[in-house]
Amino acid sequence: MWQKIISIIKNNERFVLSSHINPDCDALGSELALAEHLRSLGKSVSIINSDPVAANYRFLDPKERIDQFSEKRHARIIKKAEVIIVLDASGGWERLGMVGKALARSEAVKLCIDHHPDAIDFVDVAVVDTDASATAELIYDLILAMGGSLSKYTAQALYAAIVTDTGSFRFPKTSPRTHRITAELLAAGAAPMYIYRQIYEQNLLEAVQLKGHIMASIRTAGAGQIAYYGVSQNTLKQFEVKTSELDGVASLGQLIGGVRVTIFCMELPQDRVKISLRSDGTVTINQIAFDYGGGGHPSAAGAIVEGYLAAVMAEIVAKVERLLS
Ligand SMILES: [Mn+2]
Repeated sequence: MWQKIISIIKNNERFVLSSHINPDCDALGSELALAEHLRSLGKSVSIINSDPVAANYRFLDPKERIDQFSEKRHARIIKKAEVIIVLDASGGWERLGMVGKALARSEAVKLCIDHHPDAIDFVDVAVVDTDASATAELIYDLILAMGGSLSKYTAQALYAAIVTDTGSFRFPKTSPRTHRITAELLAAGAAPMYIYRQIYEQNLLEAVQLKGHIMASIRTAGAGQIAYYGVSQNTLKQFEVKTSELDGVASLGQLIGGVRVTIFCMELPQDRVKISLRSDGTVTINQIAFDYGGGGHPSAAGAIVEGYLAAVMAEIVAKVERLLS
């Protein structure tokens, strides 16, 4: 499956790698690992994303090789690029945000490597494998198919990508293959405890305390099958916590036995509410998100809804109750 991509890599020198907006750890780890491999072949490589690297993933990139897109800084690099490789995004250039517009206009050969199920035809050559638990599995495969080796740094980037995209090896795409790859990454020097701590255990005290406050407010409905809770702008201010530090709050309700669906509502400025829905996999909840113009997977979805916090929460709880009855 790599033949075309390998021959394009071998026959070109200047590469730009990019991924989706708000790049997650799979996006970043895949970029860093592929870039390192290309550099080992003597290629020149730039990694350009629309959004900055989230604080808890910065340890993967100590040399700060991932750039945030700026028209001024990157126009020339993009113009001179011979190959553009889009990672962990196959739904079109819009998924890439600002940099996507600049890359789409380029005359470079365009490649895509991804595992998402919503692939569209927007590049010259795409490898999309929806059985892969993470794009990083595919990058591992490509590096080995080219006879490359895994440095400790590359192994760490790929391991972090797989750990996060599989929800620590529990999501449905986690396969024997995933674990075989992970075994090789450990052998190449990836350190599970260190990586886990960097990603998940660097929260601010205030954020952990706010989580406690939110947990204390959880209510259930639908005979204990629905957990719901919200957070207001006032509470965020009181705890001095930014919304970006609320990672993981949306799934806290799933900790409760018997809960199939969790609803988390966060008040936004100007009478809007961000709703996040999670399910245990026995209920498909993304239709509710779609109804409000949002999106997501069957068991993890979200949308932004106009209205007041309490009213929106009641509305969503009623919808989920109907869904379960
Ligand atoms: Mn991914």
